[in-house]
Amino acid sequence: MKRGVVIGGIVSFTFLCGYFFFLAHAIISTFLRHRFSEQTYFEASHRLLHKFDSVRRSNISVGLPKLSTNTYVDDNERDVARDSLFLDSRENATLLMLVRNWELPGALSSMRSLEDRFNKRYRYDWTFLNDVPFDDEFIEATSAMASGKTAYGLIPSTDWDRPSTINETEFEAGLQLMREKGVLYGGSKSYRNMCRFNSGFFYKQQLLDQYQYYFRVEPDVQYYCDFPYDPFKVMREKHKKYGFVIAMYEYEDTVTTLWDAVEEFMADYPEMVDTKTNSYDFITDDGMIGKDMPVIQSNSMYNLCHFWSNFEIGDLSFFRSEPYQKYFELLESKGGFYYERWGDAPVHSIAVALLLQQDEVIHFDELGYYHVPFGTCPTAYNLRLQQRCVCNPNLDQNIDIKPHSCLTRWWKHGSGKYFMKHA
Ligand SMILES: Nc1nc2c(ncn2[C@@H]2O[C@H](COP(=O)(O)OP(=O)(O)OP(=O)(O)O)[C@@H](O)[C@H]2O)c(=O)[nH]1
Ligand SMILES: [Mg+2]
Repeated sequence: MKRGVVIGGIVSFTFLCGYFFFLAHAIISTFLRHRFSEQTYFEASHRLLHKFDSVRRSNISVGLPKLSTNTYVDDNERDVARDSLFLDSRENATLLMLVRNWELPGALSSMRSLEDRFNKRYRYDWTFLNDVPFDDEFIEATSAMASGKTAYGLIPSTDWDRPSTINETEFEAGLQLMREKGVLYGGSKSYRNMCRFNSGFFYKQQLLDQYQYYFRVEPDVQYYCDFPYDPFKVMREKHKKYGFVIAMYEYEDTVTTLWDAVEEFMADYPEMVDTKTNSYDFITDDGMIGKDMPVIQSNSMYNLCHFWSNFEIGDLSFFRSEPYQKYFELLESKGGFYYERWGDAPVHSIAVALLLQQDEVIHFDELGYYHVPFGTCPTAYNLRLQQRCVCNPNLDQNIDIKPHSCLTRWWKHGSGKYFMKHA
């Protein structure tokens, strides 16, 4: 009996030892495996970290902490010399937003994005325009968000409201027709005021008199990447008068007779339109580009290509020039801003294409941008890393790779990709 108990004890003891050994082995090997994979991840991330040393932002300790950024760099680390270098080298320019009081959240979101990606280092002034007075909340919040000075303008009624020369019956009939056709903003009166204002009056506002360049910003847009340069400086140094990021086709129903007016302008002022140096072909060529036929068929010579004007950087002296004034006056005399729904995008784009030389127009292809429903994102992987982009150029919303983009037509007929001209 005693012997049996002893043997039983030995067996249980052995079993217990085995069990503990198994448990310890499992714990230790799991722990080691974890440490091993941790080590592997660590090494991999360390390798990756340094793989991009050459493109990583070298000025990480230089950022200027301000109200409008979430930088973790603390004040002691400021590189004062570098900051003042940016400030001292600023151009005569302003960021410009036409906006309504109720759009404040969207305005702040766009400002935040542009401040973080560009303006925090330069502190360019912001100019806000409105057809009614800005309220205190709007002024307070946007001033707090801006790194530069802010100014708020009230647009005179003569620059905004429908002129008395517009025939009300014809106007209402045009609205009704577009409503029935389901044209975007086709039934909106205020949208027409906005398009006419942006075509012929924004540059006449007193607050802009002091500036040479403007950068148009809209509520609820996003800038995907750090700006690798000051676009205003690029404009001045390279003698550019108009800069864009997205080009696409316009809805023909909104500009049915716009080209007739443009032809009249060209006939009246042939000396202002130099087809040898301008981008006439960009707005008239409707042939194939590579394998693609144009997705939009137009009933006039105008192929409906335009620069998407919700992003634009321009030289105000171009809009203030006599040729642009004559062009706008002729368009205005036709009433198409109201009887149809001429957009400021095709109006600006046709003027840019006809009145400027190709080399005075720049496509900022390093600047990632989004305005619902389309965006553009730098194609080069290295650029996206270097500029800390948050976009994917292969996604559907990237218009540049869609058939309804006019970018390849710009490459072919505008400035930039000269190799396409022989294609
Ligand atoms: N003050 C003022 N600003 C306006 C008015 N209508 C439009 N805007 C501004 O003009 C710009 C263009 O208007 P949007 O409504 O964005 O027009 P859109 O870009 O063609 O169309 P969305 O797809 O709606 O963005 C924006 O900056 C608007 O805030 C208006 O009646 N008053
Ligand atoms: Mg918009």
